[in-house]
Amino acid sequence: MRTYLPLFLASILCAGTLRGHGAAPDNGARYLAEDDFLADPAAHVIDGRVWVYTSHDRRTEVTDPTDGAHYDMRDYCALALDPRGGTVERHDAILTLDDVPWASRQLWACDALQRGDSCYLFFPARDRQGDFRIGVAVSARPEGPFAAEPEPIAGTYSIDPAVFEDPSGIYLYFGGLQGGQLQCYRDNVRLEEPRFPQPGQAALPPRVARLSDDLRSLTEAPRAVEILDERGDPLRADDPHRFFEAAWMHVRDGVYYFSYSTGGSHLICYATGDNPYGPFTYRGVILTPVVGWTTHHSIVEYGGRWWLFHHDSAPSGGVSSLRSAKVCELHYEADGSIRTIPGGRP
Ligand code: FUB
Repeated sequence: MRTYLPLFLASILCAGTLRGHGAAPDNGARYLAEDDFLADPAAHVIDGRVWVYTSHDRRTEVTDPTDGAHYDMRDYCALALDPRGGTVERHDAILTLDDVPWASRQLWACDALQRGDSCYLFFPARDRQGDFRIGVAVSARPEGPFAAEPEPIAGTYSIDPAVFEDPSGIYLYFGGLQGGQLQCYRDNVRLEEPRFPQPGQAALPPRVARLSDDLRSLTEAPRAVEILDERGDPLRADDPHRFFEAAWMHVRDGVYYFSYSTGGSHLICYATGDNPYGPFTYRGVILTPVVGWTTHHSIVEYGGRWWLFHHDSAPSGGVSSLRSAKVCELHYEADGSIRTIPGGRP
């Protein structure tokens, strides 16, 4: 376990200027680790503290970006912190590639949930055939270490699991295009060849399925998460606001907010609905482009305020596969819409 009080103090003192080791224009955000590269932060309140689960970027011999191979991560980290300030308590290697019997490479964005006396970490990785699947690992403590189940969750595919609980159940969202392989599936069946929709056709939707009580299996076949425009039509494949990856769900005042990354247009967008399955109606942009190719986020309420955890590549000087997690406050307008946050890309 490591703590990062100097990081928080430095970033508070630097408010309004460039921050971190690189030159990120300011959006009021604070970086969470000063001497390392942590990405894809997934934040939850567990036992009264904010716990953030991150993937762990590293310099690697893999430089070919085909299918995202250069995102070549081998372990996860957990951070405990107060988003308003103070120390960051860090726990390393809470789950490593070597701990996962079915996985061959690429521990991409994870998420976690506490239930009863256990904490569950949901994570994607490529299996021995090179297909992304989603696994679950269990620990008695939020900081791990986590023990992986011997096989991935049956019926899962693609990447970016996000787990969400409400009184009706616990739901697993997932999916990601291109390197995330969502284009390789239709109706939960693997295609012979990947197939992207044509411009003008409906975009490929993310997926959601309810989890079993023990959180180790799905209770149903994954369903499409529909994201509709104001006319009730699905967002199209050539719409810069369509889903790409990084699903997240949160609820505020009975409204279900489904948010996600748009990939090549580099936005975090959101859509709202009245239940976990949707459909969701597109509402707007949460975060404009950050430095770096990927953008990935989570949203959590803590201390009576709302927080956006995200990442950028400013501290690495713009290296897309070396990202740094950060947090800033998120604000709602009176009508429940989310105020857009500048991501800081010059
Ligand atoms: O970190 C690897 C991948 O990059 C994640 O799974 C995506 O969401 C993107 O952030």
